[in-house]
Amino acid sequence: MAELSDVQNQTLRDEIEEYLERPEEIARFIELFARAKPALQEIAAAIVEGDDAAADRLTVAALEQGIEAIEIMDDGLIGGMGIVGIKFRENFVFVPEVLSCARAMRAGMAHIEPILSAAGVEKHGTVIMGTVKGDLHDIGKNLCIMMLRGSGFDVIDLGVDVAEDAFIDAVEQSGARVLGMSALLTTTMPNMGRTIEAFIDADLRDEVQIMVGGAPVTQEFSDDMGADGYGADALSCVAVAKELMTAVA
Ligand code: B12
Repeated sequence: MAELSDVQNQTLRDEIEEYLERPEEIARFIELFARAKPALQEIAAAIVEGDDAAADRLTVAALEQGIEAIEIMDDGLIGGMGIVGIKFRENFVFVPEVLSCARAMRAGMAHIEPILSAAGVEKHGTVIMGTVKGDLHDIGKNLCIMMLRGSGFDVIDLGVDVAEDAFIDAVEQSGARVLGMSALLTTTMPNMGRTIEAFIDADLRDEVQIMVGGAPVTQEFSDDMGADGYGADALSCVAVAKELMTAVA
């Protein structure tokens, strides 16, 4: 098991020491950053500091060093955002700081996205994605979209705060057979179930396979509300989308 001293980056060591309290989270981040390449630790530190210029510059530099785009995304950009998420939860930082960190993450992602998209080979079909009504969180959804596009899916992005009707209209207009909903708030999670109900009421439930995700969403919740698939992260989102695509083929 890695120790805090195995994390080379001073900023990340300080962040872990100062802000992380739960033993399992401390262990998870020490493990992640101790094995992450130093260049990616620097990117994670730039995200935590909300430094978009550094995130931009360091992401370009890491790509130039030949580090894989997906590794930069997972260990650097998402890794850094993970720390920010915990600090927000524990009230160490507030909305403005989180927005700066999200901006820094987007600055890095701007270089990663085209590479992941270009890497896609075989086409798998169209997926509609949106964050449910009342919910403005889109970082995770956008990551999923990036990974889906990178894996050969065409994606229709409905954005955030998407009402039941808008999901239904998108399915009717595009003919897409797979739909993904994201929710980050416990108060908006029920809107996933309401959207599924709306598809039943519109007699369209059999036309579309529905997957759900977002930090508070679980497999159990997904089963309870009658979704067809659940994914815990962007990689599983791709796996679930492929599975659901096969189901409608
Ligand atoms: C960034 C953030 C914000 C930003 C959002 C910026 C943006 N453009 O998205 C801002 C500052 C605007 C914000 C606002 C609010 N937020 Co906020 N936010 C967060 C934070 C820190 C990180 C979320 C995030 O981006 N995570 C990183 C991404 C990569 O992870 P992810 O979203 O989980 O996505 C991954 C998986 O879940 C999965 N996934 C996601 N979607 C989907 C979909 C499918 C189909 C599949 C298969 C998979 C999948 O794959 C993704 C990639 O791996 C979280 C804390 C946290 N740890 O989650 C709080 C958090 C979600 N927010 C919270 C709250 C309370 C709020 C506010 C109500 C705060 C306020 N008082 O105003 C508002 C609500 C605004 C609204 N109406 O939506 C709470 C929710 C608590 C709860 N129990 O509901 C959290 C948990 C923080 C906390 N502990 O208090 N927030």
